[in-house]
Amino acid sequence: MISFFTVAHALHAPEYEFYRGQRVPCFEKPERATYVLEQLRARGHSLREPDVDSMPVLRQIHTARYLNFLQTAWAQWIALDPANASQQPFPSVWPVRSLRSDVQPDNFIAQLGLYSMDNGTPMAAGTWQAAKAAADAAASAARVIEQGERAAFCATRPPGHHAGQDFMGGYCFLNNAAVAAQALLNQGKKRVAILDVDFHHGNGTQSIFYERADVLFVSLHGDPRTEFPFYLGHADEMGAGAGQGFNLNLPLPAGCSADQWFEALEIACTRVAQHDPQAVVISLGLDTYAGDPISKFALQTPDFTRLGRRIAKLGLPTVFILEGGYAARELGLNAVNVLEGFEFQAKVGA
Ligand code: Q9C
Ligand code: ZN
Repeated sequence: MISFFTVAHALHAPEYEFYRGQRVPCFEKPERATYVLEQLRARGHSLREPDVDSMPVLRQIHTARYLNFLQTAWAQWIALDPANASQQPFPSVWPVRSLRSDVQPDNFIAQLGLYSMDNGTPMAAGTWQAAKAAADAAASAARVIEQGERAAFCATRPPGHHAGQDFMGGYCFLNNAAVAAQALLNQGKKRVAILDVDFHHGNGTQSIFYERADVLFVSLHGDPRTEFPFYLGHADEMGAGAGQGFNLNLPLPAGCSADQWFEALEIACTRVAQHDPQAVVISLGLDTYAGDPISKFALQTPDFTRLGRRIAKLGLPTVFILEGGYAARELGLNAVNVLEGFEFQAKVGA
């Protein structure tokens, strides 16, 4: 399978985030992609640079004012004070219930709050360039599927599944999985499914497609009653309007076993197959790994091979998009295990 990679990811390299009031080094760091690249190379996978401009698809997924905000954010931050070049912006005020989000404020920090779901998504000078390059990879992956490839992998960061139509959050800025799904539809495919296996619920992806029947969203994740993103991802969210019945959440208790996780995966895959999609996008978070520093599931490295095999049994054109996974050293091994499990099963047949 073709893997997409670009060094542009390294342009997004904020130093710190906040954890219990303390500054801690960012979990979502450039080394993550480096370790994945290293494993792809070591195990003989073919690599390609993204070569499709995702901007037309980004305009279908995100609002114009949010895209404009992201593109201008760093310049606005520096305009407040040139000394900000060595600092990271964080939101401190949000338009929650009863406050207006239709009027964009002139003040940059107020804009940052308007377009953020949390204060846990630091920006750096090259955040837009890196996020755009990751979205380009998602669009490129969709194109090679159109050209007849069975599968493609985006070894990209920052991740995307927490980003909604008009907000960033959870280390995400542009929703790469949504870009891949929409790009596949733009080719003329009638139905696509997104299977999100990241530890955290993909609230952004769910919200983008919540009222649509063409994109089924299925997610297994830590129960939002106790886990980020807290305010979405419950089992009773089943879609709305035309999208009624096209959203399936399978929340699992923090600390649940790998067996329990694979039972939920079986339910998820059964629902995906029932949708009869012409392609599937996998939001491939690897923070389900037992060694993940911020997550609470128990998958071991060989379990990722099993995951790849199960996905291949869907028998569908497949785009894999890297999402979370913060045990950086093991991330490459776990990611490439998924791909090789997939390739093995695809070869021996369903
Ligand atoms: N200091 C993804 O996996 N913040 N995002 C946790 C820990 C939220 C994770 C705070 C984690 C978001 C793509
Ligand atoms: Zn995650």
